[in-house]
Amino acid sequence: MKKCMTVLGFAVIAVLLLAETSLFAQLQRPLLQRRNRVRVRQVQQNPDLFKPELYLELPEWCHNPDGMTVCPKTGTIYLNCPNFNTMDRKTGKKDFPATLSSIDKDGKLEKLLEYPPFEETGQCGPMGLAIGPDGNLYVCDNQFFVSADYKSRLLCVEMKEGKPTGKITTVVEGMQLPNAILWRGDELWITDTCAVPDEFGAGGLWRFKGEEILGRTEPLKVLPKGEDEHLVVKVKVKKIGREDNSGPDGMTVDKNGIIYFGNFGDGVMYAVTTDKDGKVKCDKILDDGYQCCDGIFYDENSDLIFINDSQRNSIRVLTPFNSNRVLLPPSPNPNGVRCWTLWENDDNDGAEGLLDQPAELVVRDGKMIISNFDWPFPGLKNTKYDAPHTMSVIDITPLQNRQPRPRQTR
Ligand SMILES: [Ca+2]
Ligand SMILES: [Ca+2]
Ligand SMILES: [Ca+2]
Repeated sequence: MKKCMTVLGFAVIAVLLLAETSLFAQLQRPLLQRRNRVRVRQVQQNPDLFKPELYLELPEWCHNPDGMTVCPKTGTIYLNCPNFNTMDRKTGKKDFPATLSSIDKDGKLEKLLEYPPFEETGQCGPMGLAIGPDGNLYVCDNQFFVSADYKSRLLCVEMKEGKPTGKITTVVEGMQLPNAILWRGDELWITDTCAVPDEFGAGGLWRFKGEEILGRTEPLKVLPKGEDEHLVVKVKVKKIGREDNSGPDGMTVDKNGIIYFGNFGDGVMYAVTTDKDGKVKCDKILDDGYQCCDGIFYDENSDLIFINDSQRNSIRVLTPFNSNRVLLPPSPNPNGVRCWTLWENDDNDGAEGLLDQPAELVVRDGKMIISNFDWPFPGLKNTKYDAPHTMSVIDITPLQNRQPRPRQTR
């Protein structure tokens, strides 16, 4: 009898523990999961919920839109157009020089400047750009497509009251394919798609201290071939699918200061963190078979990262690293992230607003604004460069968290 009571006691404790665990799990299951279920149901009921629409038809002098950044004060978008489509790869000569433009809140496009060609290569290839702590624009000038000899630069475009003054300074020299750029506090980070020579493909991340960059009048010359200490992350690229050896491309930073980047050639995503001494740790967080990552963007309102999959004419959604969120449909990943496709379309010219090799995006007022690069590489869905030259928009307000309600005072 006594033995029977003991067994019963254990059983009761086990049931209580189980119940508690289940209750705990339920409490832990965030409101977001239920909200995401609603989102999934919304998409099931309306497959066109996140269908892109035409945002802008661009003039020919802006036929190759790429990097964007949003001014947090005014909401103005700054847009770089390297205009590679009409470039002679030997001389760097282009029918249309590279431009910097602004897009105001009403969607009005204005050309702010034409970038002067770099005298050593005959062209300027502005891609990623970011507003620095000094209010100036820092621009990746990608020279790789005319010279694979570490000619690429970081430029500083001096700004005053939202417009360039006309002064452009070279701040860093000696990169290979600088692509995306961001400031995290007083640190400047840049992805370099081909920084390191390798049998197939390898690139990395540059990190500079603000004091090395801000106010600089003479360029900082970095060592080539991955030998410079500012190249703090190095990753390889897998030879798969379309056999593109391009490494780190898009990059963004979340509200916790975690930096994310992804490879153009194999689509693998990484998260970068630094400890209190500044030591860098790079974790591979996603390698799910999709094979392309161009520009990426973290939207704080939805607490989600959006990926331009140039290969598939697609936008993918990634949850932040170490997040407890559970997104549906579930695609369990040991690194605690989930990734799913927001939209994908076939090859087209972009006239209706469908994606035509999406390269970069920003989110402004609940609207995802996407630049369609439309400069095809082998293996992409986009087969040809074609007019019209377009930017697309997707309303992502269904994904964004409700703003916290102000507490009522009694
Ligand atoms: Ca890019
Ligand atoms: Ca097009
Ligand atoms: Ca096209």
